[in-house]
Amino acid sequence: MQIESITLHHLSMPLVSPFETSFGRATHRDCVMVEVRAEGLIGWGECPADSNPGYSYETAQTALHILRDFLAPAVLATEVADAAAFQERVAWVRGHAMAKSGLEMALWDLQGQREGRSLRALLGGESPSVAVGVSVGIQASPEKLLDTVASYLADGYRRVKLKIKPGRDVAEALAVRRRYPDLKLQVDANSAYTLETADALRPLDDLGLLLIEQPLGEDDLWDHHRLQKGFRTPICLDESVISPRAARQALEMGSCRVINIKQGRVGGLLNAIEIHNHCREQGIPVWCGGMLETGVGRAANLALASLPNFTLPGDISATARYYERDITHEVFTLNADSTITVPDKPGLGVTVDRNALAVFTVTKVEL
Ligand code: OSB
Ligand code: MG
Repeated sequence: MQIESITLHHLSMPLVSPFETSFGRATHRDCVMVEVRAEGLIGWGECPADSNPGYSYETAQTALHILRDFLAPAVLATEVADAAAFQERVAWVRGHAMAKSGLEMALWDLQGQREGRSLRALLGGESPSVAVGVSVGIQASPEKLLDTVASYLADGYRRVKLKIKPGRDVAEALAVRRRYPDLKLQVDANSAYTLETADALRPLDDLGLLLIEQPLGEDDLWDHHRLQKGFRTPICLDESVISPRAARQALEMGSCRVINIKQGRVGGLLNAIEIHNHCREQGIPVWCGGMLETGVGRAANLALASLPNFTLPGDISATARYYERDITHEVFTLNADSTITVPDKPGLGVTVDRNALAVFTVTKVEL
């Protein structure tokens, strides 16, 4: 594909309700939309870097810088065969996985449109719909949490993830477990504990949780190994798995028994598939994480999650769980069996609503 132009759109979108995690409370969610024009087609990608470096060192601002000054110049006015060719060309750029993933996604979208094939087909996905759950932020009290969980269950979600942090963990999980003995339940600490303070999580080991996500630091594979030795519940890594190599080493070290795959965090769909395939060979289940994506990133997550080793429900909820107004014309809804249907039109299979895009745009950079 001959790349003609690239436009970066830094967006800030209001969430339907504030989302609180161990690293902060958000009322808005930022991202950088990457629009690539080639051969009369327009491809879209979503870089999920947020306004602050709470989840990752990347922010929308660092991603704008890396995309504008290094990644876009590597492909503009040149011929790029596919996502793999792009990754080879920018392999020298250290880190900045989310920035890379945004541009890579747009190239996949272009390739799919050009070949008349859906992203699911391009990636080798199988299922036409994928099992999903909902990620519930830290609430004001355990009572409020029970109300919030009840309303998501009424919406039809059959798997619930609770965000936890020190002091807001055991009582919360226990309250939900008592009320819903059979619910598929898991927790996510977003790196808020140390090996020492994680001792407080011991009672969670008796609650029949699907997994405990990222209790310790992102650079702490070894202590996750030590923690996992003392827990029957599978530890799942999110922040720590920044590449296929990190995934392999985490499994070799016994740092986890499950991996959360986010294409943004690992630098794009190619790396996500490599991690998926390695875990499949090792008998390690994976699931698709989320970063409050717009309809563009959600479409990519659904295509990815249709690969066969995504055997646990993903953090891919319906549009209405995140946004009153999204930037795609397509709205994703929850099916009665707590699944979401994977788009089957060429490429990502979604179209961008330019009016909505303009409403949420903070900065636009045309290259
Ligand atoms: O740790 O999984 C996480 C959202 C933003 C950043 C990190 C995380 C999350 C979520 C939400 O848990 C998942 C979703 O998109 O529904
Ligand atoms: Mg997580």
